[in-house]
Formats: sequence, C-alpha cells, structure tokens
Amino acid sequence: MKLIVQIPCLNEEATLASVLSTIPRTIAGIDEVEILVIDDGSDDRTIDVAREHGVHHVIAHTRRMGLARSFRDGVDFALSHGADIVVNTDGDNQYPQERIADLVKPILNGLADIVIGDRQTHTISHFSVFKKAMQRLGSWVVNLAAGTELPDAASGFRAYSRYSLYRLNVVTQFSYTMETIIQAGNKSLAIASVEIDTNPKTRESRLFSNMFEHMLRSGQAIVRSYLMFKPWAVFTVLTTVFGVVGLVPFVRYAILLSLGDAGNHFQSLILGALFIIGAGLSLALGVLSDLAKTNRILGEDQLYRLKEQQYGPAQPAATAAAAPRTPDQGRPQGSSRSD
Ligand SMILES: Nc1nc2c(ncn2[C@@H]2O[C@H](COP(=O)(O)OP(=O)(O)O)[C@@H](O)[C@H]2O)c(=O)[nH]1
Ligand SMILES: [Mg+2]
Repeated sequence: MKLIVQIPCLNEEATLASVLSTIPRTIAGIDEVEILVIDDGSDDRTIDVAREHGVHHVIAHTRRMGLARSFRDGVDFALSHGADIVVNTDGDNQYPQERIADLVKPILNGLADIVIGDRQTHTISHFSVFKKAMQRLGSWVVNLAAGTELPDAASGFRAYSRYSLYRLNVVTQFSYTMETIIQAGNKSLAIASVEIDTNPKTRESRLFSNMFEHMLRSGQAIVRSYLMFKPWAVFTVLTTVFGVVGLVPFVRYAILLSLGDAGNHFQSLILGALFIIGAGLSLALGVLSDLAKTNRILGEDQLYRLKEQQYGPAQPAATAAAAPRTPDQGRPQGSSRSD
C-alpha cells in the first residue's frame, strides 16, 4: 500500500514547513508514505521550502493555473507513481496532518472510497456566525445534489482511494471539493467522515476574497455538477412550470369565450404563448442534455479503462483478485446503478 500526501500550494513559504513536519512518515497498514507538493506558480520560496524539507515530488506550474487544475495534476502524478491512496491537505497548516492515519483507516478497512475530515465548522472560533451558517448551507445544498449526508462538504482534508480517483473526473475550475462530492454521491461511491480539529488560523483564505464571491462561485459549481447528473430532472421541472403557467391564459380565454366574452385578450394570450415556447425549449434542452449525459457516461467508462491501462488495476492486486471492480459494478456489494 502506497500513500501519497499531496499539498497544493500558492505562496505557502511561511507555513509549508509546519505542514511537512507534521505529516506522519509511517502509518499502520501503509508500506510507503510519499509527499507531493504542487506549486501553482508561487512567487515566494514555496518550492525551496519543499525541497529543503526533502519532499519526494514537486510539480511546479510555470504560472497560476488554479486549485482544481493543481488537484488534477497532483492526482495524475500520484496515480502514475503507484499511489493506492491519495491524501490532500492544505499548505496553510489548517488541517491536523497527524490525523492522516485516521483519515485513511476507513479506506484500508474497505469501508469507504473517500474520507472527508469534518472540521466541525460550528466549533471553529475564528469563523463568524455568518460564515458558520453559510458553511452549513453549502453542505446542505451539496448533500441534496449528491444524495449524501456529509457534515463538511467544503473540507479539503481528504483521503481518496485509487478506485475513487479512477471514477472521478474533475471538470469545473472552481470548488473541486464540492464537485467531487456530487460526482461521488451520484456514482455511488462510499464517502465517510472523520471528525477533526483544525489548527489555529494562519492567514486569510486565498481561494476567495469575500464570502459572497465564494458563495456565488460555489453555487455555480454545484449547479453545473448537478446538471451533469440530473439534467432530465431539472428540465422536466422547468417544462412543467412553464407549460402550466403558459396554459393559464388560454384556459381563461376558453372560459371567457364560453361565457360569451370574445373581447380583446391578446396581451395575456401572447404571454401564455411565450411561456409555452419556453416549455418547448426546456423540453428540447432536456432531451439534448440527457443525450449529452449518455455520452458522458460512455466517455467516463472509456476514461476508467484508460486509467486502468495507464496506471494499473484499480485495487491492489490482492483484493482486486478477490473482487474485481468495474465502473458498472460500483462498490463490490449492494451498490445501486450508478453513473
Ligand atoms: N494551486 C493552487 N492552490 C491554491 C490556490 N489558491 C489557494 N491554493 C491552495 O489551496 C489550499 C487552500 O487554500 P486556502 O486559501 O487555505 O483556502 P481555504 O482553506 O478554503 O480558506 C492552500 O494549500 C493554498 O495554498 C490557487 O490559486 N492555486
Ligand atoms: Mg486553508
């Protein structure tokens, strides 16, 4: 079993050393622990600090490419270097790296594909009441879209099994944390939570300058991810709403006609016609996006097989021999159809 701990960094020279020094180098059930720093075009000494502390691997972006891209590059690198489990932690020493053993345990025990460190945001003293409420709202929306019950959807302290990384394909630019949960939920991967305490705050967030920007961008990421999986549900609701609203003026007009009032009702009828056109468009979009979803499923199936060819079987040889997994099977036992 090989674990690669990846740390995406943007100008983390001040805190990276503390992160590196608290990552456990031996963990029960794991044969090798390696550290990977993904430097996203930092203009400070992040890379030097990483090298000075003897990290095993450094990916250096020539310019800033964003956290989602950095995450994907890290995962790609880790998989191609034989990682069975990938743990992600932040470079600002926000998360308790000492707890990595607890984070990987459910994966080692075959109980989870993804494990999320639950920061217990309601207890964090430097979070304002508003921020706590927004964290809760964000998790609630993600859980709704993913069909999960996770307390902390935005936490970046996570462990992923090799199998889950074969199944997940991050496509949005922002908030891969939310996107991966929505994908994992809809693909019937098993997600577990482990309660953690966070370290004291070292600096302001780099990911967003204010809460509203964060909410807006996270909201977009959630809607886009949800549309990927449930386009038909979204567009049939729109079709029904537009259709019913559009029919009202026509029904009204029919009743008035039957009562002998053939007066001038053009305005309401035009409005009704517009709504009915909207319903037709929504229906067409629903059909198109459902077809696109079919293509995505086939594309992801190909990607899964490609990853197996490129990186090797999804599970370590011993367990893979006992219970081979394919995307269609999802979890070895009791999984529902997943896409
Ligand atoms: N690659 C990359 N990493 C980033 C970027 N912005 C922030 N990070 C890293 O992502 C992690 C989380 O960022 P942080 O500012 O702590 O966000 P927060 O924990 O959500 O408040 C840290 O390790 C940062 O160094 C970025 O634009 N690109
Ligand atoms: Mg942070």
